[in-house]
Amino acid sequence: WSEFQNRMYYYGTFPTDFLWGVTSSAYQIEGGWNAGGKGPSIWDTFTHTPGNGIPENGNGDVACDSYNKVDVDLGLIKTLGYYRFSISWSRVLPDGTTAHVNEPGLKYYENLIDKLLQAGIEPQVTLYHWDLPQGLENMGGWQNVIMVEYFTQYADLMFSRLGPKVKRWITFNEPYIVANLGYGYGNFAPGVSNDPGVIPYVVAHHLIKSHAEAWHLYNDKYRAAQGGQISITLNADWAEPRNPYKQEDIDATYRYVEFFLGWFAHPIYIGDYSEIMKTTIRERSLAAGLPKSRLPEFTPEEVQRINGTHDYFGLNHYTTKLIFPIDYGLQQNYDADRGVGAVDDWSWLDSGSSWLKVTPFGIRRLLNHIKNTYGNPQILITENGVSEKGPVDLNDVVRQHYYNSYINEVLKARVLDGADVRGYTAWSLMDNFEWAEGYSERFGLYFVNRSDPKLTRTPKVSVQTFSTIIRCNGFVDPNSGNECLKPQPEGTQRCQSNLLLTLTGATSGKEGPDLSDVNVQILIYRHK
Ligand code: PNW
Repeated sequence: WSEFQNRMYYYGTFPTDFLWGVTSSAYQIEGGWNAGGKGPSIWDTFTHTPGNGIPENGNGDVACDSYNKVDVDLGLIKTLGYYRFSISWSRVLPDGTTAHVNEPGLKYYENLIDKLLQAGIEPQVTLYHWDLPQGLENMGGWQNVIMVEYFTQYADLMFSRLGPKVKRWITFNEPYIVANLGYGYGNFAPGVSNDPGVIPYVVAHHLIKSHAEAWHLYNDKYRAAQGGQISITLNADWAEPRNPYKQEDIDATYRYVEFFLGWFAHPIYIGDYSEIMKTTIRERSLAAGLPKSRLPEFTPEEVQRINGTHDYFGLNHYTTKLIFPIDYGLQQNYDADRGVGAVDDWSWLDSGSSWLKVTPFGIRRLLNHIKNTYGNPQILITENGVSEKGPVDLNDVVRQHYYNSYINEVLKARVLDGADVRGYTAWSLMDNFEWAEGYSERFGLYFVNRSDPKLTRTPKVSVQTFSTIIRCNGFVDPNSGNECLKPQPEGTQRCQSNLLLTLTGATSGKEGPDLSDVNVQILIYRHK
């Protein structure tokens, strides 16, 4: 690095128990879409339906073939911290219900978890990353309140079978995307777009209730014995007023953030939908001659039951927008209710995705917003990353810059601002099926060669960038000559903190001196 580049960063480290990890999701990497007794999911149906506009008719039939490549993938994860992955609901419950448990499907996940643990990699499991069993969609999917029961039964099975080995659970990945893109715009499965003023709100309502029931189930039935953590992962862009001197733009920015992150965070971290959502949607509904608000209501009991169903704040974040107001007249849909337009600044660097501009300052502001709005919760960043499109270049300078600059802003939020960030997860382990964009946008730290039948994985240079940040546990001055800046010999990895937890447990028993406030810090490296 040049001296100029060195001075671009804030130097400092995260707390020693900070969690680092890398992530994927089932439909995007597994393949094996009908293997070993798996039932179809809404993404199988969606991608197999002609005319859905996915580049090159891409689908997840084979994806990265991770269903057959557990051992290969393990090798990739070793220097990248813990592993967040999701379970394909219809692989374990082919029609979505517990009427039939598909043991080979469960075996796949048991084997994956066992191998991760043997390799010293902590598993972090998402129960729902968008691939609803088609059998449940046939009953109306998330539009039908009965999903709350089916989801809870599925969660119960996962906690009982995998819970002894999994200490970190995520109920839903990005309910916003499910509600809006799946059941509003319809560009994601199941492709519902016939009533965008009503259905997304109903779907979100049921997702929130399902999350809360799964959290309570874990809390009441499993927490004491299994001692894990469970929460939800919400996604949000950061937003700034297009003109910071204009009150209209500031108000619009507030609506943007409250309708995005607040839609889900307010009921779970504060209680009930926010006033601005309730008032705006009610007034716009009545103005259009409807008898009542299109936003469903929680009963006071439901408000209570949902509020507080979190063990940390799971956050997916990618980019920032500049916001101004738009009056949609009497149109009845989410966008019209929110009433904003969004633009990018011309100076923001591009990525391979039109919606994603490189805006590192936004993550620090968003973390501060969460700290100040939702009671300073523990925050686990469960996704952050950037895409490329077009010609392949393993020297992925955009991603190297993205991780360095975004994680550096996370460090500032933690150290300088006191946001209680506990961990950071990079999206994504490898290039994979990027939903409606097929394989055209690549978020991976590893390049997956799709023209090679073996789907070979090759590290991009950003693997070094990210593993160096992990080894240094932050950013150390390049002139310091610190060991962590040097690449480690092949086959070396920093162990995860589960070992530390065990040590703490062993010293806090009934006999002997009370060592519970003794803080031991051990850095252990393991060799193959
Ligand atoms: C997240 N958008 O989704 C998901 O959790 C991942 O599965 C996905 O691959 C990743 O981000 C990258 O896109 C998003 O259009 C999908 O604004 C689309 C959008 C945002 C997030």
